[in-house]
Amino acid sequence: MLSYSSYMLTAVTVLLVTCHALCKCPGVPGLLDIPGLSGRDGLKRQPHLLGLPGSLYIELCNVLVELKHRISRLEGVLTLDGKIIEVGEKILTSNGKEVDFASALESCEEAGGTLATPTNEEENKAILGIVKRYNRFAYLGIKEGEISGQFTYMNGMPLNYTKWHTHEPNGKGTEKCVEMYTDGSWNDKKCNQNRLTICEF
Ligand code: MMA
Ligand code: CA
Repeated sequence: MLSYSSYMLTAVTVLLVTCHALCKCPGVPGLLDIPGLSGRDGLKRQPHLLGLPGSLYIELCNVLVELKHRISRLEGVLTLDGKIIEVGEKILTSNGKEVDFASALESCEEAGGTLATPTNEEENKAILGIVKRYNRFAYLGIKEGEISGQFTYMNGMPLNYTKWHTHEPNGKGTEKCVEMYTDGSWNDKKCNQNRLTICEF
């Protein structure tokens, strides 16, 4: 029969092997920090985390850690392949197609995203990277509202970042969409042109 100390050594060793996962679980800063680990029933005696028994919490947490790892590997593959660009929390991609504004927006939304919408210089540069790769102007997720000259995001909120080309916007209500030039600057433009589709997710 195993002594209590060798039982604990085995338990701790087994748990340390999975510590790469356990240590990332919120509320479980470190395996050895779990109060009660030294108790006879080990993790099963943990106070409930997220309202779950400790053992189930850890199992769920391990699944989440594995999923995150798998997703980040997929992101690495897609980035290496040049299929996506990640900027902050956004993922940008293009199908390489040049279509009018409504069709571009529709294909982004069908895929669960929306048209790429730069909200800061970093995002503008990331979108520009795709514009340059295809060497094609692209429609952005920006529209002119009812009031001429008032451009908004697709949800109607006012822009908090702009990169207008000099003398733009100049359409005075006749150019309700916005395209990105191959230098990253913006032009208000009619919505019926064929422009590169770039989506964000
Ligand atoms: C085109 C059209 C406009 C743009 C001007 C810039 C002639 O119109 O693309 O949207 O402002 O060019 O010269
Ligand atoms: Ca214009």
